[in-house]
Amino acid sequence: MRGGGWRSLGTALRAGALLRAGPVWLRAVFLHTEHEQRKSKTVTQADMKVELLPALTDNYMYLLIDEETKEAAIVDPVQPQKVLDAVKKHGVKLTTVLTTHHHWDHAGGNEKLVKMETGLRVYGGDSRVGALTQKVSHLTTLKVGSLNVKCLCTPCHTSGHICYYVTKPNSSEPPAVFTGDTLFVAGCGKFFEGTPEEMYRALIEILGSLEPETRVYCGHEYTINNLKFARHVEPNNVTIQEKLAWAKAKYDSGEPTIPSTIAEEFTYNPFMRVREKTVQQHAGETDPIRTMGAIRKEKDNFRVPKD
Ligand SMILES: N[C@@H](CCC(=O)N[C@@H](CS)C(=O)NCC(=O)O)C(=O)O
Ligand SMILES: *[C@@H]1O[C@H](CO)[C@@H](O)[C@H](O)[C@H]1NC(C)=O
Ligand SMILES: *[C@@H]1O[C@H](CO)[C@@H](O)[C@H](O)[C@H]1NC(C)=O
Ligand SMILES: [Zn+2]
Ligand SMILES: [Zn+2]
Repeated sequence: MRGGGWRSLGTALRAGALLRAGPVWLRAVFLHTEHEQRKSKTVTQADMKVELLPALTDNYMYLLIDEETKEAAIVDPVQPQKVLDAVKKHGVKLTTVLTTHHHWDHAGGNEKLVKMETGLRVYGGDSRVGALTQKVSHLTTLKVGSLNVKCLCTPCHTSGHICYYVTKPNSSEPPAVFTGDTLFVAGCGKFFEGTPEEMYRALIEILGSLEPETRVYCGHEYTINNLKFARHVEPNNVTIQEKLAWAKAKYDSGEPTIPSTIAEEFTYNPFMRVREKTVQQHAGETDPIRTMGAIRKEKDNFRVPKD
């Protein structure tokens, strides 16, 4: 879009680029405008459809549709009206709420949504999740129409965090995983209620052993900032530089950088790469779990460079 000829859209996008470059207060003033530039996107496969619904400043809600039955689930419906608009647009039956964790920017819309739409099943792994009807644990399974959903406990960002792994039985299509604030594209969540060991288990052992082609749908659009940190950790890695250039281009045209895949994450996400010598050397460690702790601490205090 940078050199593109779509006049009016170009003007809006340049305003967006200015805001992104400008000071934080200016961004805050125009936050509302900025929101409207975030585009939704539908990832369509034969058996399941995922609609990305941008919410708040940089969150995502996801509408998951089973094409066979037209039954749908919503992941982290923080803005219920937007959810119901999307449900109507797709002509599907919403039956299920999948909550990744209790933080307000993910679970904060649950109470309102169940008032607007009765009969919903609300899943989550933490009693602090609003309007919870079914508390799940590790490897709990449930169905959304003909789709299988497997709950994966990934405590660390919060102690009750759940990722949802979705497959279609006997399908050759790649699965999907909704990772909330555990795994982001090129990053991971802050360790508010957990340890480096727990994040290692979550990222490497649990999510890392899913099918490599699994589509990763995460809770926030943090990709550019995450890749700038990844570049700081591995300054010589071309894969990271290329993904960053790609993500900037996406952002400039208002498009999501989501989904990635599990296989891709292993190539640029420093928190998935804690077993690599390059990442361990940067951290001054030789053990993957200690490396995990060190780079998370470093990112907590990382000043994101302008470019
Ligand atoms: N650093 C975040 C600030 C917001 C924040 O702390 N987000 C939480 C999730 S709601 C988080 O875990 N962020 C991961 C990180 O900053 O690396 C950003 O890039 O805007
Ligand atoms: C999947 O395929 C197997 C073997 O072909 C069959 O036994 C099973 O019933 C199928 N499952 C579904 C849900 O279609
Ligand atoms: C960069 O990462 C890739 C994995 O995507 C790896 O194969 C390569 O060796 C790395 N390059 C450097 C210079 O570390
Ligand atoms: Zn959170
Ligand atoms: Zn969050």
